[in-house]
Amino acid sequence: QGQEKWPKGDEATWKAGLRGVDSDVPEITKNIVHHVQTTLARQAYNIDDMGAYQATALAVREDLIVNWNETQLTYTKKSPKRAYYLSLEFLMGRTLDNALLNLGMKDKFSEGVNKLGFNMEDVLHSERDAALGNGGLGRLAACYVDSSATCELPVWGYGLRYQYGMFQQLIAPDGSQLEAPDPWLDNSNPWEIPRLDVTVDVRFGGHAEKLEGNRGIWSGGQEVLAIAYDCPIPGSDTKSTNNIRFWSARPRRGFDLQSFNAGNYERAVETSNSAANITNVLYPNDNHYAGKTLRLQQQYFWCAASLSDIMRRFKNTGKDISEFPNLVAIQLNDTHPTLAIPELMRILVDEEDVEWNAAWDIVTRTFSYTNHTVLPEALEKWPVQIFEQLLPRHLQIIYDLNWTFLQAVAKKFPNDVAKMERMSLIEEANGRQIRMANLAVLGSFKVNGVAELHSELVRTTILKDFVDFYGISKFANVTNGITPRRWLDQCNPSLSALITETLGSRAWLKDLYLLKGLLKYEDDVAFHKKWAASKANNKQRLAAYIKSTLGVTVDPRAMFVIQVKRIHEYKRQSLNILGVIHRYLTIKAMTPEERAKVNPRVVLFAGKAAPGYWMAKLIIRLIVNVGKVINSDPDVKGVLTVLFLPDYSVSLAELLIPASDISEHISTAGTEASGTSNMKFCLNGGLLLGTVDGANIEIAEEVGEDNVFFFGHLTPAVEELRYNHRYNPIPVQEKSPALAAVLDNVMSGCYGEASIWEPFINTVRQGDYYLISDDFDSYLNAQAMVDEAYTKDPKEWIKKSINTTARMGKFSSDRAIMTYAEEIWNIEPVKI
Ligand code: GL4
Repeated sequence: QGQEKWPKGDEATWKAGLRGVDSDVPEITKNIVHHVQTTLARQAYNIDDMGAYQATALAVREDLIVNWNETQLTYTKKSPKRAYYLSLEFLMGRTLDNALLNLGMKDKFSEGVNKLGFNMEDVLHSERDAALGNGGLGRLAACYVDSSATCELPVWGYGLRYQYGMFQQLIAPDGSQLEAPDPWLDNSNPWEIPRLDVTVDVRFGGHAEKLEGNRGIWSGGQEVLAIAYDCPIPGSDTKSTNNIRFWSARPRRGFDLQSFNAGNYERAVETSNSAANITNVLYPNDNHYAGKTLRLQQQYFWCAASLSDIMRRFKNTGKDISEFPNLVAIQLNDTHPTLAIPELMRILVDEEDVEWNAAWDIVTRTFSYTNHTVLPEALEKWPVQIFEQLLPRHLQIIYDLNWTFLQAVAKKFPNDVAKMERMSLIEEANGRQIRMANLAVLGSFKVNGVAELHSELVRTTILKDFVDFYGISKFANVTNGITPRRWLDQCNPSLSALITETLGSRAWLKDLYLLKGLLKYEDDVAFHKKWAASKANNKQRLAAYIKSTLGVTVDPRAMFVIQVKRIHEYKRQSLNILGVIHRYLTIKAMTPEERAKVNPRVVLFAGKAAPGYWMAKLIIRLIVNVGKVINSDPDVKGVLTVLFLPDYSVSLAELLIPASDISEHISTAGTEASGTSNMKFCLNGGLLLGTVDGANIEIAEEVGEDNVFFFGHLTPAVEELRYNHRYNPIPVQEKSPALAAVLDNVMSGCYGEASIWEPFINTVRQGDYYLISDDFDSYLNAQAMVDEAYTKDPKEWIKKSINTTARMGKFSSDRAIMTYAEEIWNIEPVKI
């Protein structure tokens, strides 16, 4: 290697940027150099990509803060009704690229960065993901804050500033998932503004006394300090810049004075540790409730800090407390923030002296609740015992609410004891537990699901009793959406440029229905060529990543089939890998001439399993081991490649999604509430292979059923099929000989000892709760249709791809957030 040249880039530009030097170097470059010199205290002579990233981020941050200030000042002056999005998860990913694009400054900054000797791509890739979320629910929150700012809506997010985000996934040599911590704040985070002066005291434990009129006094226990960290969220092509306020826990005092005086230094330090622990780590479960005490502490800490902050801001308007719901809407992102309901009651009744019924009226005109899953294992229920210890006053409030509520239920449905039991806020069976979903419904004026089918299931299954009680109008649907800024413009520059060139402007990024304009070119040969070139380019980009990370060569001319999402039995990565094995066995049984006619496929998996989810981890291990066998078998070389890409993240998604020909969304019907990556793949011109579930259904409605590949049983059939598996089981051999052969193949030991896979194979052979055996043949059939469509008529395939992208307008998160604004929150855009 030759000697590195210092400084990188143009020496004169560096010098002209230094403090005290008068020059006509562009402001941007000067600003970057300024941060290198003063904030980072480094020099042109020792700055690497990471340093260049930090200096660039600090320069961009200044623009964000100027807009942030102007936005917040405008809100304060105009005091419009505001909405607050309470979410325990914000899966942000990287910020720099997104901020540059939203500010419309990417070209200028790229130029400046180049002048200084760096490549913008490398600089952007130096940023570490902010992974404060598990999957779809957390990423949805991130898309929604982007859209709120873009639509100029006065919306703030509230979350927790976890020291450790989503764990890093490693794959061991035997194929098992290993987890490493994600200390994402180690390198300092240029996107946060510490507000060391914005703090809230949050109490835990102690005792609660009841006074007359349902009032109470809560005292004693331990106080923990919540400190605010603000994260500016720029809108696209607007000054409007919103905020997510993340709370961080600190001990109330550096140490517990009493223990200190008693000479017990260790206990004193312990107290401070336990306080700071609250915001230590994101719980890595998706669609699963774990019931850990620390998690309940997180939830209360966050709700109490956020409500206190919201109340303070409301009081600054000088309005009477009865006006609260006219100025404040609070959206509960799943049941995680349900404690905000009894907490607002406590503030109003105990601290603001509002009469109980008047307080309840305020509360129930403030909150609305989004349900994100109907899976029973995800429903939050907190043991009364734990609750009583941490939140004695809130338990009293919940009991008082429940008392009144059950009387009303009894009045409406006399003698229906079973109904009362189901609707009660307290579950009496298996130790007494508080049902957070029931409490969320009780305290909200609107409850919504996240796709049409899901909202219908919410109304007819888990919340049916509540629909009977309140009437249907309290229960709504808001189909999820995704931000086209990150999920097309940012992640797929070649397609974005082609669309802009074709439509003549970038307006489609803020009005996604404009994509319909592409339909004019659905048969245009020249356009087809450019469309295909963009896809090929994205596949090459992904192939290069695979080569550099896994050392595996994949042929970008093969069809890329992608399934990336959390690993969960209901999402059925198992069905996919069993289908892959079937394909492998089929190809192996062919003559070389027959093999030459097979449509070559690269099948890609990625996703994390919750560390405690043993079966999901076993499925990862199976995928990895099947991949090893297939990828080293000369019989299928160039025809079938199977890879598990470790450590799925927002940034990896940005690389994978634009490169798909087909993506799989194959949950058992009725289990996937919506799905949002299905929308991302389709927006990027990848076709969808899926079940009739979640938002797949609405995607098919928009893009046309002949442009998606549907298979499998429908939701109404599921219950009976499950019943039959239990009580009238049919052997797999009879139901699907193809599947039986695959299961036998797995148990033959060719992917590792049979005993390793047996527990998984048994879930399919017996019980088969997720209906693998019922849907297997139909799945293979759909795969055959995919092969036929892809190989038979490439022009037709491109036309399908164009049609898919062109008809995805509905799935912009701008549409979704405007629906929340207009139909639920009753807020309006504010021009900055
Ligand atoms: C989820 C759903 O599983 C997913 O289908 C949906 O798209 C997402 C956002 O609404 O919410 N619910 C939970 S829990 N985790 C999710 O990702």
